[in-house]
This record gives sequence, structure tokens and C-alpha cells, in this order.
Amino acid sequence: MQVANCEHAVNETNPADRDLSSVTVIIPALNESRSLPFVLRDLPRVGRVIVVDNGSTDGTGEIAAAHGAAVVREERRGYGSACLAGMAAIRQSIADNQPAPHIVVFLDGDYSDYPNLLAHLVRPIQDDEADFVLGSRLQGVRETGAMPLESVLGNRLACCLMRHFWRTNYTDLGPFRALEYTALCRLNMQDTNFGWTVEMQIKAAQAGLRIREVPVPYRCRIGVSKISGTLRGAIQAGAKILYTIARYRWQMWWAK
Ligand SMILES: Nc1nc2c(ncn2[C@@H]2O[C@H](COP(=O)(O)OP(=O)(O)OP(=O)(O)O)[C@@H](O)[C@H]2O)c(=O)[nH]1
Ligand SMILES: [Mg+2]
Repeated sequence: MQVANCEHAVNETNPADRDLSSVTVIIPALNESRSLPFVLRDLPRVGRVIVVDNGSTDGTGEIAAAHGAAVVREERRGYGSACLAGMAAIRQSIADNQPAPHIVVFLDGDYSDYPNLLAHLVRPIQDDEADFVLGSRLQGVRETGAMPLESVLGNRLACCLMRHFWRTNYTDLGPFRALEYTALCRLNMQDTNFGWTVEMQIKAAQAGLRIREVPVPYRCRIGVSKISGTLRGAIQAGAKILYTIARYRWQMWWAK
């Protein structure tokens, strides 16, 4: 396992500083049994952790449950499908008379992000300064090899297009992000795979959410790379992201 030494970019917030009991974390996970224990170990104490086991065959769900997470199984593959299943689980718990979360955090299950920075990520929402906080890996320090060049360039291109079309200031499409729950619901998220992150960012801009970026460090994942580490995955993800931008831009023109 490779873990970056990351005393940089942001000061780790002592989780004891903040009450995180109204934060729900959604972790989409496809065959992440090796990394998930580290992710769950490093998360500060929050209200609820939902691991969406996206049809894993390596015992990901069992490992997540053994580490105290609520596990939802979603057989329909795709990053967005897993995130949507996590949101459906929140809606179900509200229907079952559980309190609605104030904040929802999305976090990958591969230990590329730093779960211990969660309090730092949610702070602008808790302080009512933002509705959507995006962890920017391109503003933070990246371990060598954590983000291949094509991934860095692809993210830059997507952000450049969003800046041009929606006047946004995004610098990344990073997966570690936090939203005020009612704002998230208003976005009516739909994408079932690689378009999820860019869809959220476009819709957040269109909905007039208060958007904030914070730099986050990023390290090499544990386990086998599924998207950015393979040429096929990178091309598929890039094509879907560009298609999603074109689609929402087209809808804007159409609506005029
Ligand atoms: N690729 C992929 N990831 C999924 C899926 N469902 C859930 N996930 C999870 O979504 C998160 C992001 O996927 P990753 O494979 O890490 O994608 P990435 O970070 O762009 O690229 P690599 O880390 O290089 O593989 C991980 O926690 C996955 O386990 C799916 O259908 N496909
Ligand atoms: Mg990853």
C-alpha cells in the first residue's frame, strides 16, 4: 500500500471541533475490500455512513458492514447508480421517521482521498457560507501517479468548458464533495455513471447554489484502477463528461 505523506495543502481539522452528527457519508464501492477498511477507519465520527456495494464480488459489502457502515446493494453498475442508491437509502430512512441529514458527503472507496479531512470539507456548509463544497485535487497536493496526465488535462478541459458556458470557477471534478441535503435534492441528479460529477456541478451552477472549492490532497488508490488508470476507462469517462456538458448546454439553448 502506498500512502502519501500529506502534511500540506490543508490543515487537518480536529473532528472533535465540530459536531458531525448530521452528516451522512455516501461511499460508492465496487470491489474495494482492500481499501475500504482504511477509508472507514479514517472517517471522523459522523451521523451515518452508507457504503453502496455496486455488485462487488470480493466481499466489499461484508467488510463495510464489519466496520460499522450501513450497506446498500445496487446491482446496476455505474458510479452514478451507486450514488443514486445512496440517496434513495437516505430518502427511505426519512420515510422511516429518521431525521434528514443536514449535509451529505460523497467519498470514493479507494482511499485516494483523505477521509480525515471531512470536517474541513463540510465547514463552509455548517457555517452557512456555502451549499456545495468541492474538494479540488488540482488545487491540492497530489501524490505522483495519483492522477494520470490525461485525467488532469481532461478535468481542466471540463472546467474550462463549464467556466465558458456557466461562468463557474471550478478547477476539478473531484469525487470528495459535500452538499447541504435539501440543495442536493433540488438538483434532481440522474446520471448513472461517469457523468455524475459534472452533472452535479452544472446543475449546482444553474440552481444558483453557493459553491466553494477547498484544496484537498490526493494519493494513489489502493487496489486495481478502474477508470483513470486504464486507457479505455479514461476515454469512456472523458467522452461521457463531454457529452454531459454538451447536453446541458444544449438544453439551455433550447429553453431560451
Ligand atoms: N469504476 C467504477 N467505480 C465504481 C462503480 N460503482 C462504484 N464505484 C466506485 O466509485 C469510486 C470511483 O471509482 P474509481 O474506480 O476509483 O475511479 P477513479 O478514481 O476515476 O479512477 P481509479 O481510481 O484510477 O480507478 C470507487 O470507490 C469505486 O469503487 C462502477 O460501476 N464503476
Ligand atoms: Mg479512484
